[in-house]
Amino acid sequence: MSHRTSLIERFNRRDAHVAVVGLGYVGLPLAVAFAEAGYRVTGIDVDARKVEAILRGESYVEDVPSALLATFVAETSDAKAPSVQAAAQGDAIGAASALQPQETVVAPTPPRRGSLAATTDFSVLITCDAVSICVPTPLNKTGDPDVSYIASAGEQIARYLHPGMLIVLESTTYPGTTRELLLTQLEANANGWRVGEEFFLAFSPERVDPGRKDWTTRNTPKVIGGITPSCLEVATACYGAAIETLVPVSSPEAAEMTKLFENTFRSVNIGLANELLLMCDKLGLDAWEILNAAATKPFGFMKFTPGPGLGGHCIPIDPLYLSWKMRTLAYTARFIELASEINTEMPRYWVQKVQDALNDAGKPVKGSRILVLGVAYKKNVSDLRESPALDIIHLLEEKGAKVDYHDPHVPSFQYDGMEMVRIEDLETALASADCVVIATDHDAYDWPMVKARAQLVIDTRHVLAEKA
Ligand code: SAJ
Repeated sequence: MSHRTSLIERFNRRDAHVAVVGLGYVGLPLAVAFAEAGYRVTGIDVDARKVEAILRGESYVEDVPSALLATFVAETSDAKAPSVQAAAQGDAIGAASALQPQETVVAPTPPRRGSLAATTDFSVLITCDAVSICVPTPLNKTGDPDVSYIASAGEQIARYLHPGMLIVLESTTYPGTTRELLLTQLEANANGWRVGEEFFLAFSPERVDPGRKDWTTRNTPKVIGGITPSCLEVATACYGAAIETLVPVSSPEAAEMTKLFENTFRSVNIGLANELLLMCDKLGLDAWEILNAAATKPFGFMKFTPGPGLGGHCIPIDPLYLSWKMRTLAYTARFIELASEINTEMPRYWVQKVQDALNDAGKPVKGSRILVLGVAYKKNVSDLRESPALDIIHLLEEKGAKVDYHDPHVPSFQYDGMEMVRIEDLETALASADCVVIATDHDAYDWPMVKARAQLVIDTRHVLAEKA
């Protein structure tokens, strides 16, 4: 029986052992989805605190309730020497003997009960039929892609590669990463095993929107592209047990590009909405009036709104992975670069609005008390990553303003060299501020109260016009 066939049968019978590397807002929900599908799952993370929390049945990811996690958590027994395990795990350990002589492979026993275990020990991969990689893909200090987390995971997976193993990369990255980086790492340790024959490799982009209840890991359609047709077939069998709708594409590059295009689409359209604001400013028009009127078009239009800038862990970053790749091919992705330029400029635009409004009230920015409402990167989340509200605070402080903030989801923060604690008496702070800047339009706010108490408001989200 070929490895392809035996793997597909194991997935179909749900008696596969699946690993997930990277237990963050993507990996933990995926691990639980695989456990819900009936697989034995082992989550792997370099952060022992995450592993310990999972083993206690405590979730640290908003989309995974602890009660649900606890129903799947298994005790993992102590690791046992390979010889004890070999009989129990068939050729997987036997294949491990193909590892370099200096390797001392300790094969931990897979979970004795339950369907979800967690460990920091990658050697569990020896007994795994599949492994999904859900590690961060940030930008480095020079603004270029940082695929070091993928490389580290790939290095560990290559070390424990064995026949009958599926590897799926989920982290958002530039087209070519799966083939050029990951496959190269695996083939360097493949002992003659071939992709598509003994092991299988695919890319399937994550589409997790933290906090979303309507679209979940299970019901959000999932794109998958395999290095070979048999890779796609094996990956589809694995994921098909946990994900309702799979969208096969012709290659990992097609899947990588699909994900980047999805988020570039948002960045460019948000940039266009922000440029609409800049143009309406020059024309003396209300951008939101124009947008709301345009949105009455029942076809051929999709509403995006201006704001304080572009925050989050996806939209500001993913398009830059694509523009970086295109530069290596001597092509300038002009829409991406222009959108990034306009979106990045928005905090300065709004700080200038604060300065003009205070000036009209005869007050310099310097020494003025300014209250920023909302520091999270978008409403109803507590995530601060790339939040433009923090840029606005920084720019105002640079001009000598005394800035406080309030955010119902962020009691305090230390981020990017900034450390602040929110004010607690919101009504008093609103009344005493020389200017209030609405940066994040959380639903938790009593917007009529904000409008009644604040003496001067710069509303980057146009929320008062619509909710007060
Ligand atoms: N923003 C605007 N105007 C808009 C929309 C967003 O200024 O019209 C701002 C937001 O305030 C935020 C940033 O852009 O600062 C990004 O907002 P987002 O709505 O795109 O939210 P994200 O970053 O959480 O994007 C995620 C993405 N999900 C994945 O990558 C799997 C994105 O693809 C989703 O479309 C998006 O969630 C969503 O729809 O909620």
